[in-house]
Amino acid sequence: PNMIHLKDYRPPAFLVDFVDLVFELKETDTRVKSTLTLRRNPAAAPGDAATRPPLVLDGRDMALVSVLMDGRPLATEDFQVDERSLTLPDPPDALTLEITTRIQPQENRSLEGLYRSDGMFCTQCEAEGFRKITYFPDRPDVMAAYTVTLIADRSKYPVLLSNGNRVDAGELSDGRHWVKWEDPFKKPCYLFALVAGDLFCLKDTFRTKSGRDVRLRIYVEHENRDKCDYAMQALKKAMAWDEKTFGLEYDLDDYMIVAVNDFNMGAMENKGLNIFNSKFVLARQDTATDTDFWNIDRVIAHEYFHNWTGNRVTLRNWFQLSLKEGLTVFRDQEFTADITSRPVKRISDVRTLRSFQFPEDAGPMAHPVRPSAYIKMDNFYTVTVYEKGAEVIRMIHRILGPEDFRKGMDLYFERHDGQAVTIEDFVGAMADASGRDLGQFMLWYAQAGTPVVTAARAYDPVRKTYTLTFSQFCPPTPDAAEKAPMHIPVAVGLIAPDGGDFPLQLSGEKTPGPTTRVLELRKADESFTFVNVPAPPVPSILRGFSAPVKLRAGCSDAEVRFRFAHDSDPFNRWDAGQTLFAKVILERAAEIRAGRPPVMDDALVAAFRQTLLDETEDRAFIAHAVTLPGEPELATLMSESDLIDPDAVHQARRFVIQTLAQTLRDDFETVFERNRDTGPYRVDPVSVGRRSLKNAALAYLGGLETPEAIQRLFSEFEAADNMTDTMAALTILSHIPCDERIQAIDRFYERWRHDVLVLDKWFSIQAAAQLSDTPATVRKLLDHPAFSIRNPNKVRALVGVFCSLNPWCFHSPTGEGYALLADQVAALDGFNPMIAARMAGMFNHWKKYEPVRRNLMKAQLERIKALPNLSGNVYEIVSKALA
Ligand code: BAL
Ligand code: ZN
Repeated sequence: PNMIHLKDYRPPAFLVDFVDLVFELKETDTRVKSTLTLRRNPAAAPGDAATRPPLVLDGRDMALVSVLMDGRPLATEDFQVDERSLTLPDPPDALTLEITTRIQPQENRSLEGLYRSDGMFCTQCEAEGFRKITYFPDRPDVMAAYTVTLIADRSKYPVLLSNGNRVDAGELSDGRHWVKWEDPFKKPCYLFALVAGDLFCLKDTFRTKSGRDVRLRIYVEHENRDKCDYAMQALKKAMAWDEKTFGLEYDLDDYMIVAVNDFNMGAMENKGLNIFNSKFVLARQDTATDTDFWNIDRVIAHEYFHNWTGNRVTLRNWFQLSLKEGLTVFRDQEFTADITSRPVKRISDVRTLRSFQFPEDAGPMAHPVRPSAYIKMDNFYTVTVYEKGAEVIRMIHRILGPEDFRKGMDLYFERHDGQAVTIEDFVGAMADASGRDLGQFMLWYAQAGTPVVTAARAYDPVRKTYTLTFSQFCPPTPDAAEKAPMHIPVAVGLIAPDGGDFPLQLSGEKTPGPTTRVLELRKADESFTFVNVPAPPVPSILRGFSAPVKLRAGCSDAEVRFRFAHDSDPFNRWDAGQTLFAKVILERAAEIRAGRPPVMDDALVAAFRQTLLDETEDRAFIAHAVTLPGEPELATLMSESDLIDPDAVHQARRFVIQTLAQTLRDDFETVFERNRDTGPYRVDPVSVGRRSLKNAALAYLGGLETPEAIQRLFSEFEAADNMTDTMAALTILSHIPCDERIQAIDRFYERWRHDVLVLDKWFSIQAAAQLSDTPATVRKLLDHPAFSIRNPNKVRALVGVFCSLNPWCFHSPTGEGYALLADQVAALDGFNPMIAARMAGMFNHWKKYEPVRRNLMKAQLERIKALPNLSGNVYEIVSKALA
């Protein structure tokens, strides 16, 4: 397969000004008539008469019926068609093309282009799905105005939707009807969408800051009509927030969201017509957990925010993906922080980054936030482009401060509204608006790998000065061995012996400033000296996780415990706890591997207890603070100094949990009782916090695995009036081999067998169960009638959860987990290469494991690579993994 390089980017030879599409949708086949108004791009290399570039339209998996140029059929010698394109070798400088094609949405299992999901037609065009609908220059820098007419049977498809405004509609004599849509905003074809189906519609309105009423519509299957109220509220919150925070107002008269069950991604920001994975729309207190509700807020907001960051200003090419995704994730993170709890949101985002992005940056798929080459763009919708991309924006926000950041956003829209631009354009607007030099900062977009920052300190008791000396190093990644020093904002505080913060005064400053300061590192090594520091402080470095780096601060255990008790920065306070826990667990793992019985650290138990019982803190924060790092994160930490041994990690973590549970049993009981919420279920930060702390305590108590503990879990499961508590009890029970476990799993199934989304949870619970027979259970569940390999949510719930969230079972030394994954990759690759490649990526870290597992994984990767007709998607992943 071909590699595409950023350095080879050329502007399009032709531009499209108008697109008129007519779809005749039928179950047997669909006819698409596309009328394009094209002209040569004045910005492209003109060439002379002999070298003038041809007009090449992308297209695949379709049958060409006819092509007319300026109203006349094209002679066969005037165009060429192959499996990938339609080419006019020598077209005039301006022309109209009328292209009629036939496609088979009912056969389309890739869920890319136009396809069917549960009786409705829907689309997914990002990144390159539009070329499966009609011949078109399928690239984001070709922006056009669209009109779209949909024709379909009225009784089966009463709802016909596309982008923009509904401008006309009518009936045909044969029982069909039609609706015409017009989108006045020029857009790239990846933002095109259509939906046809028999759907319930929830209606509402939003009055914008300039006084326009926008019609809001959420379309779902009729059976889900009582599960979309929360999503509607989320949309209204997001619209109001973007006006208040960034002054950004919605631009069309209609905003539509459609929920579909078969969807490769989370959701898609098509102009005016978002299509969503139903998982991020449908929720009721008995079907969705607190996390599900907040994910709905997050994803609804994310797609809404794309209307400005992505749609009004779009991408010049796919290498710039983080221009819209990193920025939009940053925006949705800020939104969630404002409507929930800012510190807790930060903690959970960093947990994700460390568990998934840091490993990606240290593995075979490591790539810069702006990748420089790809085989399949689909493989680059990654945690690096999204989550590290958001961290990069957050660093700009921190360096500039909120006011200049806002000025930079305003300037970006002022300069680039309606354009397809690059990351340089965004950073350029930020630099120009603030007067800051962000030249070196651009390295964050170009260099892969997680920088390691080391801090050394020196206190001078005579001069009362305190010097922090930083050095930075970015490890080699497959794309580059040598890295240049980066521009890294490091937020620092100095904690006094009484636990308060010292005011900070840098050498050369006349007066002390605030208690947290951002130091900007630019060199491989540099020092900062604080003056008037009356006593030796404990440093609190990288407050708020001010940069996506690994910090080596060389603090003693006592200092880290002190920060766990006193750090005024909640992120760093939490992080201190995680550092302590990880160290203790990995030490126990070493003891287990050496054949010695593990011994608990008393100082840790005391520090843990103090935090557990801290009544002054937000409960959601405490719940995070008493949650140990997960096995995937511990494995990553172990891999920094050793080969990963999943058995030792698992046993050590269990040992620490059980010891804490036994030692602090009464305290967990107290916390559990204190946080039982007897009022009606609500999804506000206080209620969610109570539930999360109560359920964290329940998890420790359940970990005791005594008959009473099991009984309690079962009765909590039975008594729960909301899915959060149901899932909490069932998850804890799922790890304990007992009859109650089986009964609870069966009851859950009986109750929810008709709800496909809730059944995803039923599959996940069993896939994540830390029991030795889980690999066999997962294998059996693949044949369960409620499982479907064609539904990505099911694949992610069963296979994805098993492989990524249950490392002890997935990495069973029998190799059965690996065989299971490779079998699924092979099966998926035949019809949905995008999801197949996602699953294949679960082998990416095979080289970091001890030899038995490493060899077993390598054998499965080689087996996949040798499959006949392997897709470019999976080839790209496995060939990099094996390299
Ligand atoms: N653009 C693909 C889905 C999302 O990031 O919103
Ligand atoms: Zn996005």
